[in-house]
Amino acid sequence: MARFVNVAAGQLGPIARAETRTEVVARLMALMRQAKANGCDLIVYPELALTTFFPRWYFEDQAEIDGFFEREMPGAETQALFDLGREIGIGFYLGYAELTVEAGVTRRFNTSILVDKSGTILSKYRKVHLPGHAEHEPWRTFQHLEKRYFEPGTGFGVIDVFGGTMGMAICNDRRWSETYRVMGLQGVEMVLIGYNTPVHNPPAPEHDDLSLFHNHLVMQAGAYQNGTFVVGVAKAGVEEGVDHIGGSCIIAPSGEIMAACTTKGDEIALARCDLDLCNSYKRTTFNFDVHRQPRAYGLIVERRGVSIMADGTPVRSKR
Ligand code: ING
Repeated sequence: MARFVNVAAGQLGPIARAETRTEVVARLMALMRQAKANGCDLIVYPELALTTFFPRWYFEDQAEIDGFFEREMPGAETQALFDLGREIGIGFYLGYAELTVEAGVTRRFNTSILVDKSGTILSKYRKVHLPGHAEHEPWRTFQHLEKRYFEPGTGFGVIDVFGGTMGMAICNDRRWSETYRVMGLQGVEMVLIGYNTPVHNPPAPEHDDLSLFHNHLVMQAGAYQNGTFVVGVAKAGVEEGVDHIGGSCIIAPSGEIMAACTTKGDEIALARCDLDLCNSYKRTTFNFDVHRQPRAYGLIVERRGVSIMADGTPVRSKR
């Protein structure tokens, strides 16, 4: 018996700093209508899909930074997206900058939500792996200040919706195998991932030509090694002078790319995903219960990293 989820990768082209939430939401709604017209149950939008990727700049003024954050979701400008989803019957994953006051403390996260066909937020995820740096580094052609502007999230969950077990991650999370395995150990069948990835990585320019390859490599590996679909969706193109990769795609549990965007603008890619195909891997090659050896994996949780001393000897941190 097949369990189909028809999914759209809702790729966005650049969002200008001056673009209003209302203008961006109109773009999201246009993609949503296209996805529904093509029979989709779900559309996946990028990371930080409501604004330009502001961590590329160093700001002193917290009020200026907070202008990029949402204090409520849905809010005045985003309600229309929720209303459209409910009206036409399609769910969505949306990435945005979340500002929340908890016990009198203001907290800021790089967040995604999963909204069902009734416009209800079923799950919220806060980005665990924040890349980049926390202080202004003027040597860089552009900054990557996620460690300054956001707090890290604490875990990867799954939610049963759209007839299967869905999970969420955000951008840099997709580069870490732990992201997929933690959800794989919860039976995930489709991992939804929005991203904003500059072509150029200032600390490692030698990687630039490989940025699209690395993008697909990590998501295809994550899919295959955990018997899950993966949907990766870009904010693409030259945004405020910084070129971002496209490469939005929908990947099967086999690791094969089923569908992909071919532009760097607003574009949907579509796939008819039979979630039962996950079992071909979860019940054989990646039957975790039968094959995994957790007693051999202790270092993965006990140790953060391996630092090398000046004389070249590794120091094994205990943190
Ligand atoms: N962006 C990038 C990403 O992980 C990056 C940061 C780029 C890290 C290239 C390493 C190499 O795709 C976000 N937003 O995480």
